[in-house]
Amino acid sequence: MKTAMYCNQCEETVANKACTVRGVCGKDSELANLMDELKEYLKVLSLQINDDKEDKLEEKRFIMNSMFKLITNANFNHESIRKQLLIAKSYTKKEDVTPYYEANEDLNALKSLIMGGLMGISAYHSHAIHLGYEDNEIHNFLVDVLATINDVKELDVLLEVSDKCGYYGVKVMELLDKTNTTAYGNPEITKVNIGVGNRPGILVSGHDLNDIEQLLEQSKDSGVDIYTHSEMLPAHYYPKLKKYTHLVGNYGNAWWKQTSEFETFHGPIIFTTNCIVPPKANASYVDKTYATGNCDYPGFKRIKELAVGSKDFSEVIEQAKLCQVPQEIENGEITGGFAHNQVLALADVVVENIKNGSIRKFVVMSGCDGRKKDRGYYEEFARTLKDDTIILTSGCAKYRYNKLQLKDINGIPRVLDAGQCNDSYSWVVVAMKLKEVFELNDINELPISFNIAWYEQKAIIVLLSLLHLGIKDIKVGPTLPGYLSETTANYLVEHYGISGINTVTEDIATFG
Ligand code: SF4
Ligand code: SF3
Repeated sequence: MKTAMYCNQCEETVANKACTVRGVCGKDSELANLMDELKEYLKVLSLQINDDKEDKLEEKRFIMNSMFKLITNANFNHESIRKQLLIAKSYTKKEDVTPYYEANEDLNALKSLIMGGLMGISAYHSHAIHLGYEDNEIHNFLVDVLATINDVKELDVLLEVSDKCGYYGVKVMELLDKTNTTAYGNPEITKVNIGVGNRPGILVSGHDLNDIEQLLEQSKDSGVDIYTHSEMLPAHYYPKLKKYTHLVGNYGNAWWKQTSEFETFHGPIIFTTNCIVPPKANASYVDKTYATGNCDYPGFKRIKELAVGSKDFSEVIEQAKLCQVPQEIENGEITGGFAHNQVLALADVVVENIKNGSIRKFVVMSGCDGRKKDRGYYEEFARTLKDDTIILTSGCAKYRYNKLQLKDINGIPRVLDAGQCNDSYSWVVVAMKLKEVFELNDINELPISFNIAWYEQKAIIVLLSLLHLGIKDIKVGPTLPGYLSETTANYLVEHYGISGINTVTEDIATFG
């Protein structure tokens, strides 16, 4: 049966099957179909340049940025996607393409997983490029897979490609880690204020650290304060960003609470990437909301670009000066900044606490938060874990438990936040170090378990990266991706020990 749209790329998809009338995220069928068309053009263009792609940097950047625009909650602007389609048509000299649907459910499952992984890779690569680090091998991998994926009919081949996605996932997270730490220094333990100051503010959401740096520099003498929102919280952990005294705090929680929290913020809001939630019809903040980079929403203003990578935030700063001071919705502090360099600096203390039995276990709870009720599991799980267990987190999943005030273990906080979802890379570095210190043969022998929450495609590339590194028995929730077929789900269970979540009591019993 032909449906108005067909999208099942995120965790929120209707009945864990597909959005067929309108997306739960707010994407309408017209936009979903434009996005499907763009996806197809990217494959055609990739095929066209694949044999001779070495110096096709312009096309490769176009493909990467387009893939980023397709991520859940990044771009809701029909015009923005239409513009990409026009460019794709001019590159390919094709007036139309037929969106491709894979009829075989097992092939479709793996192709969907791979496409999700490629979107995640594209997002992270795009952030690294914004700070001047580009990897042609990552570009080439993207083009190579897009060029060939429709024609692959063997599950074995797709399993190899999804493993390669994991390889490039590690590579791109490593690149972004290098990019961010070279530009802004290594994250360090930082207490972040969650209350408000007494000056008007600008709230910055999304993942792009270069955007917030440019804003901080341009607003430093303006009398306006800068606040982070959701995935921008880790900006506070970087020495070269935290030196700005008008970077005063983090306002609100994970992305899905924005429609109420943006109302009380009063000042302008800037989206540097996902996750955007469509504002309610009576929202008061739309005319003060800006988007930049690959994210967009109809009615939001754009940040002016002066040259590639250089942005002009003067309009938003001037608008902020006229706004009321933010309304306090919380107060106190949260602590973060436990990326690999900081944790390894504390390695002796951590190892000592493992050896004397004070720390018995680590649970990596990285990934995404989401608005479904069953996400309450993660808060309860964090609360219920025994006192000798440390939670290692990254991504917006942390908002379910980073304000719980769990007791320290000999001065070590029980929730260690490394940063954004891409900073899951830090936990890989830390795990490798512990494996070396304890002279183990296999990373799975460490007292580390993985309970990953996913929502969108960046969590998928994190997951594929962990699988590529050989990490076993990962729990993925709150549900497994809806596009997985029985055969592919069974394969993941048998080969990697992946499982969905159960009740908190059952899972705590499994994790020990
Ligand atoms: Fe549905 Fe998610 Fe697709 Fe939005 S991105 S249409 S919520 S599956
Ligand atoms: Fe969150 Fe969107 Fe995924 Fe970077 S902001 S993790 S959901």
